[in-house]
Amino acid sequence: MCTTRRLRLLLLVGFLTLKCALLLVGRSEAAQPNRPNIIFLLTDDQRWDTLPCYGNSIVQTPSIEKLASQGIVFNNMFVTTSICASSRASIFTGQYVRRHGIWNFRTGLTQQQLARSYPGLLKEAGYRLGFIGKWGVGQPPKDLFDYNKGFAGQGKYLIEMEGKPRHLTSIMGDQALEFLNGSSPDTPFCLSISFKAAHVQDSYDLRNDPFPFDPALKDLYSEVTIPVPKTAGSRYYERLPAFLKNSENRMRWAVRFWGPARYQDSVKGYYRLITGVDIVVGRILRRLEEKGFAQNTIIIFTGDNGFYLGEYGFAGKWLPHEASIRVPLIIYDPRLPELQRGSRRDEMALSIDMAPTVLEMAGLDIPKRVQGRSLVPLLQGQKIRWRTEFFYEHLFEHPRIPPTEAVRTERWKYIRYPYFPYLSRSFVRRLHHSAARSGSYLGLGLGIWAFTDCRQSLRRLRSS
Ligand SMILES: [Ca+2]
Repeated sequence: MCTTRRLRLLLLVGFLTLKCALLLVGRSEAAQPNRPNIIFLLTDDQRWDTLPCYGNSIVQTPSIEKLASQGIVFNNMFVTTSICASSRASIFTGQYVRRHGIWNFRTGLTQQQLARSYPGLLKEAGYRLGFIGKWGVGQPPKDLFDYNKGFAGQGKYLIEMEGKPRHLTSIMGDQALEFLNGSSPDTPFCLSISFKAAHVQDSYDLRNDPFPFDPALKDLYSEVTIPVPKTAGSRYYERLPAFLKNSENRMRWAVRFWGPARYQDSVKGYYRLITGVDIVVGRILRRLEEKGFAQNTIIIFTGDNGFYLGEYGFAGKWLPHEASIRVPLIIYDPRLPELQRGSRRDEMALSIDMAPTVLEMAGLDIPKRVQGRSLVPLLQGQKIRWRTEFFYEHLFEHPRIPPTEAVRTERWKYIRYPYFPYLSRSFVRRLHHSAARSGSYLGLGLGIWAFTDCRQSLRRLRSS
C-alpha cells in the first residue's frame, strides 16, 4: 500500500515537472518571436531626387523602384550633418554630432559607442552581423562583424582582381551574396552595405574622371541631355558673399561642372554609379528569394548626405541647402499588410532616426542617449505627433568650408554662419530666408519675422 502510494506520488511529481517544463519551453518560444532580418543599404553622396520615385525621369533603377512601389517612401528625409564620417556616426548611433563627437575622418567610434550602436546592440541580441564597403568613421572595427568586408578611407572604384578589371560596386554585390549564402533561417541577420557609389573620386586634376562608373554601363544615358538646375545660373552665384564664392564648394565645381560638356559627362557618370548600385539591389532581391529569406527581410535604402549638381555654382555638400541635406529613404518591409505597402509619408525623417528604427524592428530597447525617433509607427500607418522642424549642424574642420548651423521647418530655413555673424544677420539672412521648397526669396517684413522665429527655434533645438 505504502509502495503504491509512493509510486503514485512519484508519477504525479513527474507529470507536474513535465508540464512545467513544457510551459517553460512554450514561454521561451513566445519570448523569441520570429525576428526579421535587416539589410541596411547606404549610398554615398546620393541626393534624394536621383531616383524615379522622387521624380527623376532619367536615371534607371528598376530594383530600387520595386522596393519603393512595395515599401514606404519618405518624401522628406534629411541628414543632420552633410559629411560622410559625421553622418555615418549619426546613423550608427542615432545621435547628433555634438553628442557622438565625430568631427573629422580620423576619429573612430569608441568601444562603448560601438556597443550602443545599432550593429553593437543587434550583435548582443544574437543577430549575425555583416558589413560591406566604406566604413567611413576612422578604422573599421575588427571584432564586431561576423562577416567583415569593410574598408577604411574612400576606396577605389576600379580594381584589378585575378587579372581582370572589376568595379567596386559589383565586387560588393558578390560579397553581399556570399554573406546571404552563409546565413541560415535559424539566426536572424543584419547586413549593412555602405556603397562608395555615387561618391566622386576626389581630385583637383581636371584630366581625371570624377565619376568612374562600371564600363559595362557606358552607353547608358548617352542619348540624353541632363537638364541643368535653375539655380545653377551665374546670377545665383554672383549674389553670394565672398566666403561662399571662394569656398571648397566652388573649387570642386570648377573641376566637375565647369562647362556644358563637362557637366553632362559628370552627371551621367553620377547616374551610372547609381544604376550600378541598383544592379546590386536586384541581385540581393533574387538571392533573398532563392534562400527563402524574402518574406522576413526588411530592406532600408538611404544615403549619407546629398550633393550639389551645380546649384548656386557649387559642387560637393556640407552647406544646409536642400541639395546637400536631403536624401532618399525607402523602407521595404514584406511583413506589413498589403494595404500599408506602396505608400508615402510626408513626415520629416532624419539620419538619427535610422538606429532607433532598426532597433525597434528587431524588438530591442532604444538607448536613452539616442536623439532620433523610431519610424516604425509611421511605417505601420499610425497618425502620431511628429517633429515639424529639425536642427542641422556642420562644424567639420576644413579651412574652406564655412561651419554652419540651421533650422529647417516645414516652410522655412534659417542658416547661420557662426564665423560670419554680421553677414548671418544681414545679407545672408535675407538670402537664405527662402521658402524651403520653392527657393523663392522673402520680402523684408516677412523675412524679419521668419528670422526671429527661426533663430529662437535654432537656439532651442541646439540645446535640446
Ligand atoms: Ca558622403
